[in-house]
Amino acid sequence: MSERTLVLVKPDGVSRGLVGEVISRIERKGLSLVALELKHVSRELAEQHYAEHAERPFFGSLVEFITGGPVVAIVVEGVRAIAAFRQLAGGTDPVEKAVPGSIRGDFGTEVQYNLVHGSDSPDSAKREIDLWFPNL
Ligand code: RTP
Ligand code: MG
Repeated sequence: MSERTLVLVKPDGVSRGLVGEVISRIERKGLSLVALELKHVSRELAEQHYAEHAERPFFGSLVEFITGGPVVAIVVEGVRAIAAFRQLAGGTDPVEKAVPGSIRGDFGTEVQYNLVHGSDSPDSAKREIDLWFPNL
């Protein structure tokens, strides 16, 4: 069954020139791009996007990081797109969890600077797509 997910290439991924690499992996997996935008992220948007982490000790630095440079936001569509992109991304910690062959496993070293975001459930995907692409 086809579904949609929100992917972000985070500021570290954009500044390292990995946008094309991420898009290429999405396309080669067989998923489609529905919407794509280079965005400068406001503090409000960052805080809403990561609201579930508001009480975590890293929340402040996470918001600083996400607002620190442009991100590329992408709505991705396809069969099992939510889980499929999470698999492409790899685990949150690029060294301890993400395996080689995943985006984080191939290109990341630090847990905060882990290059990409992908929605983690159908409810998160709907909430995040509405937040980032209110006109879609
Ligand atoms: P994301 O939401 O960005 O797709 O990442 P995720 O599901 O794999 O990980 P999550 O637990 O939702 O954490 C969100 C983001 O917060 C940063 N983080 N920093 N300093 C730390 O210990 C720490 N832990 C998480 C990462 O950028 C992570 O992707
Ligand atoms: Mg998450």
